[in-house]
Amino acid sequence: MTLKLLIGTRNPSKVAELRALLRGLDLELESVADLADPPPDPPEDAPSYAENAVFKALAYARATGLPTIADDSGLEVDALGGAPGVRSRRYFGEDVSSEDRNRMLLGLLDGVTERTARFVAVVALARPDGRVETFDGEVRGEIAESPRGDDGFGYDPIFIIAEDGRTMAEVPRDQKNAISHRGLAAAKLRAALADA
Ligand code: ITT
Repeated sequence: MTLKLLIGTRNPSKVAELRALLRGLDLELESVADLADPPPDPPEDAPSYAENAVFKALAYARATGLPTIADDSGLEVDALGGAPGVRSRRYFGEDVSSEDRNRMLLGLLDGVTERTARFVAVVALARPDGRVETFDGEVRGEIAESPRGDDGFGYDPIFIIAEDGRTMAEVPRDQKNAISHRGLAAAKLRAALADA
């Protein structure tokens, strides 16, 4: 039977990626933006991706009565002690564009040669009755000297994929999905949904 599933995110790029990553399963996917009366945005101030993802997924599932997936993700730069990390969207200020965030991050790494980093994602699947599962993924890379590529979103133009050399914004979306933190987490989610 087709399962109706809410994608509990306000980020349209995440919605597009998650839709592609769940393609082929017997799901009817709806996103928060599709809801006639969307619930308020859940807070995201927990210290871990998993806690934030669980909180978001549960809040949307309880408010809508729909099983919900939510993603919490971030970029961890070793030379910055793992920052911006779980605060990736707000680290450089609330209403800062991706371009400006990337510029500011490159500024912090000016002259730094140790540029290793990783993208991390936790996807939570919550049921309205309170059951929750989490699925995680990460991809290693390094921070570029300057932005490259037009695909993807967020920090993609400054993240060089390890053993590839291209940035996440230089690879086509299906290739990003095959290797990305979100793609790896979604592969585990797919397996769980297929078993459900
Ligand atoms: P929701 O909470 O509504 O899902 P958000 O954009 O606020 O949307 P997060 O709190 O998880 O999501 O913030 C994650 C940030 O980390 C995101 O806004 C990007 O800046 C960055 N990020 C996460 N995944 C990324 C990816 O695949 N490519 C580039 N940047 C990414």
